[in-house]
Amino acid sequence: MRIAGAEVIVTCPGRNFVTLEITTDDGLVGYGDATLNGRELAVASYLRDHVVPLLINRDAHKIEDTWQYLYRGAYWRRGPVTMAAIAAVDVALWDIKAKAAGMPLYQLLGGASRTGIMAYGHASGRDLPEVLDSIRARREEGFRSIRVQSGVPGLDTIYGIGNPLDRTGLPNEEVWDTRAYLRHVPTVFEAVRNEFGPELPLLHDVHHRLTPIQAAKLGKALEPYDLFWMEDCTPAENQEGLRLVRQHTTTPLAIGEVFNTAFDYQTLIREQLIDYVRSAVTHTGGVTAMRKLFDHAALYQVKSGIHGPTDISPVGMAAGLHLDLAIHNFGIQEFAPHSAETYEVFRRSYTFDDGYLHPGETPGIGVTVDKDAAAKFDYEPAYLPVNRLRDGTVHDW
Ligand code: GCO
Ligand code: MG
Repeated sequence: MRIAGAEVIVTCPGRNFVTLEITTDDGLVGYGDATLNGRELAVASYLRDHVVPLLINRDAHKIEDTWQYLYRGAYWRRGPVTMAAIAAVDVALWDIKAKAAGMPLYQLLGGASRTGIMAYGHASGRDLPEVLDSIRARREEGFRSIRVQSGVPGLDTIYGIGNPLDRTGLPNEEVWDTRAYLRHVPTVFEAVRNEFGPELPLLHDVHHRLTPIQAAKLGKALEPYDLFWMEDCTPAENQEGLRLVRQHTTTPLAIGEVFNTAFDYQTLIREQLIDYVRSAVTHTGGVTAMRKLFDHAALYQVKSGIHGPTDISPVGMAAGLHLDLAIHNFGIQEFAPHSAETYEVFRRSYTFDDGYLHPGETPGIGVTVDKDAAAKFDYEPAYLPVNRLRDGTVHDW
């Protein structure tokens, strides 16, 4: 089975998505997600200009060989653009292989290790009453685990509150105050626990804004509220920094949505400095690379927590769900449902029912792209925000 064609589809049904469609000489079609939020066209060009010409006429079954060919063959390794492009090829080829086998992808990954995939939803609000209402709304939708983000008194807009994307030309600029945040967050979790009791699993995303010692302090302050995890508490390019956090707190740690290879986790996993791997299939080289990463993590009792915001397309989401179902060291899956417009372009077989996701039984990954619908939504340039301290210094967003 040879690759006969590969097309890059750029569409904006509510937000931008880049999808690779690979077709084979015997008529099978596979899809891979190549979306890199805020830098989408770089990946589209990498694929169109540098990868598609290499794919034509290759054996579509040779997934590992194609992965290594694109990774080592480029000479320039790693990086979000390269790895998103490789991920798109990899997932499209797994989609094709599973379709050729007549099975949902999870069967090729070893079969189901569980009946459903525990998902967490997003609750947020500018103040406490809004936060509590938002948690109630997620619970009514069926979520059994909830990430809680809250506004901080004195700060206008911060990560997790409202829509961060700006389409007016330049990134929105937000103002950040670490001391105000550190004072406020524990009071929010105290109120949430008082309202909802001890059982509900609660998560929180710090979004890379703290130094290691500040992160240690927050983890310790949140211990009475028994979080499922504290996410991206400090920028983890500095992997050793997590030693300091770990020494001071038993709050479980999740890291890695901005990582793009297993190498980024070497110290974190080997020294058991984290509890959950946050990578997205879309940004970490696809199913092939993620499977290896999770198997490595399993040796150290580190579990999965695949990244699943709305800037991962339903194609990337579905690929993650097949891994979630198959691997033994599954932890939790982030799930932010897409808009109706997005689901008009991406037809999915995955389901969300009573707090659990399932990828469905359709052969392949179970998502197809309606190209006529995609053509109705033109690409719209959009940036993520930039964060500044009160004195104007650029800070992590
Ligand atoms: C999450 C993430 C996202 C990112 C987004 C950036 O945990 O879901 O932090 O909300 O901010 O993916 O594009
Ligand atoms: Mg995050």
